[in-house]
Amino acid sequence: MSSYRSDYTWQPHGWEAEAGWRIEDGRFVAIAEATADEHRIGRWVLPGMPNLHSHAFQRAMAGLAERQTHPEDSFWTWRETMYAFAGRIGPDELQAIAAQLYVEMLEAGYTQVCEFHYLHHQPNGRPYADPAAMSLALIEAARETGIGLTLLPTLYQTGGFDGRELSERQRRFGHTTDAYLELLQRLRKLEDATLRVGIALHSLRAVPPDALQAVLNSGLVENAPIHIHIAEQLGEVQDCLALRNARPVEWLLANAAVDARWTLVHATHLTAEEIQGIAASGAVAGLCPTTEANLGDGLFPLAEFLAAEGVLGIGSDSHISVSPVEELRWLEYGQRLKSCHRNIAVSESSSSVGETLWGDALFGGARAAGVAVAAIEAGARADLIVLDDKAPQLAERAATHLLDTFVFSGNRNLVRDVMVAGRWRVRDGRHVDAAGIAARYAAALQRIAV
Ligand code: NGQ
Ligand code: ZN
Repeated sequence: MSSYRSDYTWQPHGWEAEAGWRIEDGRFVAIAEATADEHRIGRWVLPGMPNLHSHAFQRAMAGLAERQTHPEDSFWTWRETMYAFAGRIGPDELQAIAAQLYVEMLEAGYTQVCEFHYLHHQPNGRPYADPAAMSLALIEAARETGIGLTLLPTLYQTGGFDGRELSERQRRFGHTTDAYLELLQRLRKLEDATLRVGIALHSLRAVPPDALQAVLNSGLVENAPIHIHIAEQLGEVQDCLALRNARPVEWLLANAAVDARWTLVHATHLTAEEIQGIAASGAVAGLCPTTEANLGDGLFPLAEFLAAEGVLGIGSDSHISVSPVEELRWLEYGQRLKSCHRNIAVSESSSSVGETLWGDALFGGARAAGVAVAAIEAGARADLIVLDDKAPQLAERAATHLLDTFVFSGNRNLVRDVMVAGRWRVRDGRHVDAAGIAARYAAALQRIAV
């Protein structure tokens, strides 16, 4: 049993002064006023942030899709570059890339990651000798770095709303429904305190209605997180309207019992009714502001969604940035640029944008991950981050402006120490195994160099 205290601890309602807590078997067992015999770990302590959307392999192509290939470059031309890159990655490369990514996530203050995993088979489309090889590579990467993982094996069957076959480059993503459920059952057996297995349906483009119903009725999703990419691009909304006579979110709400188990990733293009529908369902809007900006997706209607009391969380998705601070900053900045106003994301309980966004993303992120994390309270997994109170940016900052300063005041990483499940994984800003993992990453990139 270990006992700790800090000067200030972030609780859902705000900062609590002089809190102390005890940790046993990787969980918080008691939270109370601090006493002198507890070990002081810092001035500002926050719950770790869940990252609700990741395609780990894409970390290694960050920066390789920023040259114009066509005057009308778009999400769809980026996707071709991404497919070509994905074709070079096998289990060893995936583990090396994911481990490096998870080190970067932990150093940035993410303590749980939802891996939306669809790179299942060999590049020629045939399963690996062990059909779970790529899933196991991600699980291994999470274990060696210590980050909590919600693995979301992803169902991917068709190349579009018209039900067309997968293209050559997409073949390695595909499963029959039975093979998919088999993979799921096998991975479920590996669940523990830092591994949760949920499900993902890649998108309405990639999962036909009958397969969607078969998975939802399989008995394997009763309490599990369910993630889906939805309404990210206008082209997708138009195709859905043309073939199903409904918009993607409208169709999903009418055809599936969407509730708090669900995370709708991107959900960028929404009508007023769809905004209300998602908010009322309790589903999490999975927002990935830096990737959505990078891919030219459009802007999520944040003010309207918050007014409807919708639940949101953040993800780093393609990993052109790995920083909860930058995701939250751009979530707010997109709205400011569009509305020509300031301080959009506030709530009844706080007029601070930093507090509102950090608090909302903790709550929604934990819901999306399907794990008791992101809160310093008895029963929750003992994940936390300690900020660097010696950093000049935080000099003379009182609690009132602390989270606004953390989110908006610059690019120096203010995360000093990070604990997951009671174990320190980052000390003085560096992951404890950063050097070895970076060397293995560099070697893997050399093997797949273009
Ligand atoms: C993905 N990524 O699955 O990696 C997708 C692109 C698609 C984002 N949507 C591929 N950001 O949606 O078809
Ligand atoms: Zn995605």
